[in-house]
Amino acid sequence: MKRRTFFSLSAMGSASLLFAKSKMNTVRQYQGSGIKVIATWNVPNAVDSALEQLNQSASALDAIEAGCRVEESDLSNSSVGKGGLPDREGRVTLDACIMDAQGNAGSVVFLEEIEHPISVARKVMENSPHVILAGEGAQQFALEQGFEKTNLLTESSKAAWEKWLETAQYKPIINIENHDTIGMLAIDNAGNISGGCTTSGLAYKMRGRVGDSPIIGSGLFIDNEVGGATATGMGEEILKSVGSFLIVELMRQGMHPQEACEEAVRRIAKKGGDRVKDFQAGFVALRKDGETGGFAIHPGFNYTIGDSKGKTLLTPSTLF
Ligand code: SD4
Repeated sequence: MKRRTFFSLSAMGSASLLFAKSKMNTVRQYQGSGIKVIATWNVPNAVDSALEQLNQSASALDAIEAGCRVEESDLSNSSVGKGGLPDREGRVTLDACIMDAQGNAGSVVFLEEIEHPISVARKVMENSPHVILAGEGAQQFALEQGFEKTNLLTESSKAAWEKWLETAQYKPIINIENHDTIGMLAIDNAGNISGGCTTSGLAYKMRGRVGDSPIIGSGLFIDNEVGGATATGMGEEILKSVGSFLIVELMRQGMHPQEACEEAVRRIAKKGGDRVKDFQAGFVALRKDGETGGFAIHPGFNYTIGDSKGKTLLTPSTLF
């Protein structure tokens, strides 16, 4: 605020001045909490991998990358990386993004034949002048950065796609065929927070479809002054409310992470109108002081928390 504006405000009397001051102080200062990880869904191995990094004093960013890579390589996870269910043309296309404590961001969308989109997103952030790379260009960049092409379509996801082709009806089922996108947030020993989100998106989507997960502000948002949030569920609905950014801003204004997740879910549900019975949206949030929250529209959502004492799987209450 300019000095002159400040003096004219003081002339307005103490009540106005108090108001002006409180407006200036909306960013609260949170004390650090020690290491902490929170991730969407039941992902103990991913959280272990992130904790292992944090216990060795690695940065939150390294922990996030390591944790997300575990799910990307897990063939039993049909919503992330290798083994992810394909689009309706039988091609696996991946979306991921990452954000560090300085507010830097990198993202890849519609990436094919590369096993670790979270690591490519990090390279976009660190080694390119851009934030998002898409499709062929993202793949070309990945190859230039030393990543190798690999077939992401496993026998079982190919078989599931062929079965789907018998009816070819596109109707994502809540928490069933699209339940394992990993969004992860972490605080390191230095008290800094980073986050990542990686997915193969909705099964049998149209070719070229991109969801919320790689979109900064929707699938993930980090502000090292406040905390972070990340999403899972129906990307089309989460995108329209920029859900993760909303949660971080609500925390900035003083809401607890739990309240902030609930408010974001309520807004998405309200906008969804009648459609809400057919889609899931869930969030987790982590504040700088280690406080956490998680909430979803429908039952079935859970999330994993890890810290120096161990891991816990939490099943939050839901809107319906
Ligand atoms: C998407 N949000 O592509 C992702 C899907 C998801 O658990 O979260 N699945 O819309």
